[in-house]
Amino acid sequence: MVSLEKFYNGNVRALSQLISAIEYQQNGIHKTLGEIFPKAAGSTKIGITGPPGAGKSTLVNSLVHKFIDSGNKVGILAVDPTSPFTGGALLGDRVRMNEFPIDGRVYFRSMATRGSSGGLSAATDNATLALGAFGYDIILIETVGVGQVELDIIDSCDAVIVVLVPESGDSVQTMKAGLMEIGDIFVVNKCDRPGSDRMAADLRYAIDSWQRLDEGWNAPVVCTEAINGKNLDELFESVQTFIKYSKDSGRFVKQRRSQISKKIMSLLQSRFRQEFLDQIDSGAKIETFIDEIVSGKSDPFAAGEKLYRQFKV
Ligand SMILES: Nc1nc2c(ncn2[C@@H]2O[C@H](COP(=O)(O)OP(=O)(O)OP(=O)(O)O)[C@@H](O)[C@H]2O)c(=O)[nH]1
Ligand SMILES: [Mg+2]
Repeated sequence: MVSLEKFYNGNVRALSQLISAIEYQQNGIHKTLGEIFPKAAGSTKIGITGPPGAGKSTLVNSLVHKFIDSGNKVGILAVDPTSPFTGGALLGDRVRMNEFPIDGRVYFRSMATRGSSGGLSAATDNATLALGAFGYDIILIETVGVGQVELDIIDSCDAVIVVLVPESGDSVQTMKAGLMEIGDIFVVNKCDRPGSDRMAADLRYAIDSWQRLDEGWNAPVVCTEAINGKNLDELFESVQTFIKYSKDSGRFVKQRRSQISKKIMSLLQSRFRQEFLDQIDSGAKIETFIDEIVSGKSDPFAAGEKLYRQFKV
């Protein structure tokens, strides 16, 4: 059980320990999270997503400086479900931390599924609670790609920045609704490279076709050169404008309500799933059913029905 006393006293090690306890799904962690939950409500969660190497980390680092310069404390979570090194990549974490002031205004952590498979999006969301309750008012979450885990993570953010590069020209076609619908702000990074104007125009067209116009927010496309610092002020302003719009229009609260609803459902689902698996004696029994199905004596529909009835009694 994680002690909250040190955590509330601003002890950064206690924060790191709490996030580890979240990753390992330590016993009693839900009770602890329940206690800190109300204190996390004031923080804003900003997701930054896009293909590998698009410049997300470089952009995040610049945004961090802009946020702390305007008086915020910033927590960063880096999530890469495809990398076995995430979380264990302590060297990478340290290298990155070197770019930030060491006075506690910035906290960086990479997230990994330790202990159990799956649950990375839930762990990341719970880590945002830890950061928020600790006092970080801006939480930046960097995720790679657009798989289901990333979409779940992005879904629990208050604002989403989608980062693309001129080379991902084709992907404007392929990503279609997936990325188009989740982005509140779009960035074409590496604008020092050829094709960026075309990319931005294609993107503008795609956004206008995909996004619901009745929403009252027309997602901007910002062309940046993250390594040269070009147009980063514009990006920062777009983020602030969006957050203000979202809060003023009631969208922020609406999204928070929907996030809470999804959170409760996902907690319930995992509880039921576990209870079900425990009760049907999981693996072994399912194997027996599969044997019967493969040998033509049963079918998946009958097996599902039988297992369900067994659970209900
Ligand atoms: N030419 C150019 N290179 C850039 C720009 N921004 C970032 N880069 C470079 O692109 C590479 C990848 O940048 P990162 O910030 O690590 O990209 P990322 O999206 O975080 O990458 P992953 O986390 O590995 O998916 C680095 O070598 C950066 O220096 C830019 O505006 N122009
Ligand atoms: Mg990165």
